[in-house]
Amino acid sequence: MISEKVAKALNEQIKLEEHSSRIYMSMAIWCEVQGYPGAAEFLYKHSDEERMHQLKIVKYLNDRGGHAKLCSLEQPALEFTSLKILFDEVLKHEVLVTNSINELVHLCMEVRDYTTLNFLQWFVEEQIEEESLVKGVIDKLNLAGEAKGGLFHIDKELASLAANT
Ligand code: OFO
Repeated sequence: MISEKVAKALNEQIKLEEHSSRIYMSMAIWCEVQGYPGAAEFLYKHSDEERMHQLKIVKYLNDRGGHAKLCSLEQPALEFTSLKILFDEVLKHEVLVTNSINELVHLCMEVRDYTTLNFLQWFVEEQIEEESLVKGVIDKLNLAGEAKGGLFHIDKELASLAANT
């Protein structure tokens, strides 16, 4: 049986993963409307992944005798100044998620919940991958600057990343 304290923290994480999913969905919509179909596909996929992260925690919490609870969420941003600024926001958000996972790990160590600690390892690894993927995209966007041709190629690359990851 999971402790109240850990269950509460997992419910907070469920909320954050759902919020992440909506943030990336909103970004995907903006990209699609602005004529970046590759970036849109990449972000739609990312949004789906966050939904899966949410579900993974929901299932775990319920399996351990807890009760996963959904709550209301704030509206995500709808407009972005540029593709580069948008991906800076993605990285900023992923760092926030990493910090939140680390806090959860810390709590599990404190209360000696080694089962949840073990469950969280998958998220720790996932965050390393996600941060490095987004940093790679930002590096390319930095190189491209505002050049239309460069942005066109990056968009194509994002389409193939979405198809192959
Ligand atoms: Fe992109 O993060 Fe979920 O966990």
